[in-house]
This record gives sequence, C-alpha cells and structure tokens, in this order.
Amino acid sequence: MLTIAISKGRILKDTLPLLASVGIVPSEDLSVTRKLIIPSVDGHVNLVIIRATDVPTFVEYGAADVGIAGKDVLVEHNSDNLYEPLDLNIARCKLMTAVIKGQGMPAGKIRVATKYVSLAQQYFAQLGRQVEIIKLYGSMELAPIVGLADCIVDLVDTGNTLKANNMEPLDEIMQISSRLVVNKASMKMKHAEIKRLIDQLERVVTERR
Ligand code: PRT
Ligand code: MG
Repeated sequence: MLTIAISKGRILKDTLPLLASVGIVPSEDLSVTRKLIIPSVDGHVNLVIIRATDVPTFVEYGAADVGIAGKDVLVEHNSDNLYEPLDLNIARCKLMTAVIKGQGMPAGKIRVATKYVSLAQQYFAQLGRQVEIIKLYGSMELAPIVGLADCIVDLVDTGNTLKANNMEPLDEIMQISSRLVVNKASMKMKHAEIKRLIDQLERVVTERR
C-alpha cells in the first residue's frame, strides 16, 4: 500500500489527470468529499489531502511515502530528507520580484513582502542588496499599494493578478513546476512499488512534452 500526499489547490487540477494516466483514480470526488484520506478505486493507494505547504513535511516524516509539491514550496522548506526524482512539469509558473507599475526597484535598503522568506533572502543577498523581509501569508500584491513594502516576491503565471493591482513583474528568480518527492526510507522499503510509479509517471511526462 502506497500513501501519496497531494494538495487540493491549483496543483490538484493538473495532478488528477496525471495520476489517472498511471491508473490511480480516487474512489471519491475530491472536490466534494470532506474526507482527508481517500483510497484509490483499485485499493492499492491511499491519497492524503493536505495543504500544499505541508506536503514536504508529511513526506519527510514518512506520514506519506510520496508527494506532489511545487518547487517553490520544496526550496523554501529546504529538507535533506526527501528524494526529488521527477519534475512533473505541471502547475508551472515563475517566482518573480514585482513592484508598482512604472516605479522600478528603489535604491538603498528595500522592504520586501513575501511568503518565500528564505528564497527572497537568498536572492537579494546574492545581488548584494540590503533588504528587510516582511513575511506575509497571502495577498502580497497589497503590500506595496498600502506602503507596507517597496516590492514583493511572489509566483506569477498569467500576470493578471499583478496587472489588476497596478503592479508589474521585474526580475525572474526561479522557474517553478511541481515535483514528485519520495520519503527516503520508503524508497528502500517499498522500492519496487515506488520505482514503478516513478517510471510510469516519467513515461507520461515525457510523452506530453
Ligand atoms: O493551501 P494554501 O492555500 O496554503 O496554498 P495555495 O493556495 O498557494 O496552494 P495551492 O494548492 O493552490 O498550490 C500552490 C502551488 O501551485 C504553488 O506552490 C506553486 O507551486 C503552484 N502555482 C502555480 C501557483 C501559481 N502557479 C500561481 N499563479 N501558486 C500560486 N499562484 C498565485 C500567485 O501567488 C498569485 O497570487 O496566483 C496568482 C498569480 O497568478 P496570475 O495568473 O494572475 O499571474
Ligand atoms: Mg489555497
């Protein structure tokens, strides 16, 4: 029996077809059910439904053997205890800096609002820029408008959210996609099962490219 950790947000829409293509189909409609553990139709897999940011934690501690998480979440989580064998090439976006339209990045020390504290810190350190990071849990786009920060570091897909808030993207920090992650002990104990899952998913991802 394999336990797979997935999240209900925007990664799910891309994840379900991918899992279905390797024969993993939830026995209940995930958008309706309130259950947090859902067996697959064939009973070989349990899906646990958690917050996107909790996926690395569940897999790291072996509460799930395998998980699907955004590279943004994985880098920010920074765990040595996970294998990351496969780029699933889904839920793609970019981690970027963004500012109020036409303002550019101010000189001197800047205030940066983000939920990616460590990624932002690393990025500005490597540029040699002095920053004060303000940790937020959402609605980052609001911060420059209300004078809380000079700039934000956030995910950008279509750019519509920035545009709707009179902001524009400046620099790309990292390309993001979702990855398959595997618990290190599970990789040994359930090697055949997990190897098969990785190989099957890899085939589908390659075919799609
Ligand atoms: O569960 P929780 O509410 O805490 O987190 P969540 O809602 O952020 O998680 P979830 O499950 O929705 O998945 C988030 C993951 O999806 C991220 O970790 C990324 O790996 C991936 N992803 C891909 C994105 C986006 N694209 C994206 N555009 N996550 C968020 N966004 C947001 C962005 O933060 C901004 O607010 O969408 C807005 C920008 O989109 P555009 O199209 O207007 O540019
Ligand atoms: Mg959400």
